[in-house]
Amino acid sequence: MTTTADLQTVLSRCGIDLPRYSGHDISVHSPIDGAEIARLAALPVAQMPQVIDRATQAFEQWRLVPAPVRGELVRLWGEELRRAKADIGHVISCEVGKIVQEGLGEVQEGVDICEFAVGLSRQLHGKTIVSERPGHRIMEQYHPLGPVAIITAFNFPSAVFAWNAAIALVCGNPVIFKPSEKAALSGLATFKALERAIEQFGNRAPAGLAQIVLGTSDVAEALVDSPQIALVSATGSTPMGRTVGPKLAARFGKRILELGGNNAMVVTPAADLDLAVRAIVFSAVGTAGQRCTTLRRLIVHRDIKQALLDKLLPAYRSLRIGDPLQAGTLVGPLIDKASFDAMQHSIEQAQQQGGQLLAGGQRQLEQSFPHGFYVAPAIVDMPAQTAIVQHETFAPLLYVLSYDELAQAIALNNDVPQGLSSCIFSNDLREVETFLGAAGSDCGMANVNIGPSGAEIGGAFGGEKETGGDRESGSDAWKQYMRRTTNTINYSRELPLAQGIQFE
Ligand code: UN1
Repeated sequence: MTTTADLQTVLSRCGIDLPRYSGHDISVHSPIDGAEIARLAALPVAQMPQVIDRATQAFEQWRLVPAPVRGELVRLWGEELRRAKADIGHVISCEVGKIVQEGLGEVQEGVDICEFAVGLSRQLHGKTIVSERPGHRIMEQYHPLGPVAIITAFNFPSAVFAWNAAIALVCGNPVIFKPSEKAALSGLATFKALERAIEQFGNRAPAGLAQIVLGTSDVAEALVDSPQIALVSATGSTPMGRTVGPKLAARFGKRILELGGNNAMVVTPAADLDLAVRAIVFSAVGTAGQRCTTLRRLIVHRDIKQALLDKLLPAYRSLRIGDPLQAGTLVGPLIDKASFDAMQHSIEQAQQQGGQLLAGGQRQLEQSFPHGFYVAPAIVDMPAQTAIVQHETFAPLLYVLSYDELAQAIALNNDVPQGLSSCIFSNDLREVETFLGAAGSDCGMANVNIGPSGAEIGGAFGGEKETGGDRESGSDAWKQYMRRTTNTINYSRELPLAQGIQFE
């Protein structure tokens, strides 16, 4: 294994001067072999007020830079990400264990959102609204909001920062980035690309426009608690959201919460089964089941269940599990032992609750990687949607449930606390439209004939219920990064009151 040696070279090509960040607080391990790849210093929480003040000062200037000029900075960032794609992808693979294709795909997601944000920088417009009063006009404006904190999880250490920061920056907001301690290097590599863009952009960018804070949860808390932070965009578990949400609500801070998912696929008798199998495999085992959009529940019509499993089980048996840097590997390691233990615990629970293990679940490659946690993706046939099935286990663990009527399938899809992503495989228009309709899937994303994961950046990303209820990335998610003002303008010589009120 030469990953560690390679990694040092790649990190320096990414502009990361490791000694500058070295310390004893954060130990970063590669899940590939469990080796420590860096030891970083955490920012003392006592320094957070200065960090936040710098962002507040940067806001004073950045909000006055015309949005299309702000877009130019993000265009440069996109170019830097494009140039560094292979290197940042490699850092992601080493640090969180993504296969090469998925590491590259994650950086591409950053490039894509930058390009989206550049176009958006000329389209931050509000409506013009007719007034009920003569000689009056109403319009909306969107203004920059203030410093934005971006707190991210280990599993998308680059893209989630990019899709928040690119939009926040064109909207006129400075950003403070707190990456997961498990993925600080991928965060740094992505941030360095932004720093290079800022350098090229020159003195039009105020000092403190983009800052990264490596630290533990106290640093994140300082961001959540500060009234100077206008918006906190936090990605992680539902328990994390339960802590952050009420704190923000108490200070009327804005939030974007992207929390747990428990995503389902409904497969009906009108489905193209071969297509469904391909989608199941990618969305259930891709990223070793560690996407918030991972397929976790397969809801199959009873009549086709066996036929589907007959195709799916051989596909699971032929999965190439191993070193994510090796060409041909499809499933890399879990992030750490805790994650492996949690998966084992869920499988046991599922069995106690009447489930039958149909595939996988066992640790793999223990001889070659005694400190790496590789696992055979598991499928468990469940008699019902029991307590464990309602729970998100962040690992490649797929539950199979059966149904007889579409209404039952939709009820199962919706009967979990989370509401991120969902999909139906069917070529029957009635089934498809019912699933997409008002009484259909209650998730933020509902797809047809594609899996629940791997969303494009152009749409709004996020989900309902315990997923948080917010949206980020494309569509009109940018509006959350701005404050809207409604302006009523009287160009007459009279002062008519709305609602016909006479006041004299
Ligand atoms: C996440 O897992 O936190 O839709 C984000 C997807 C990716 C993003 C996932 N575009 O699977």
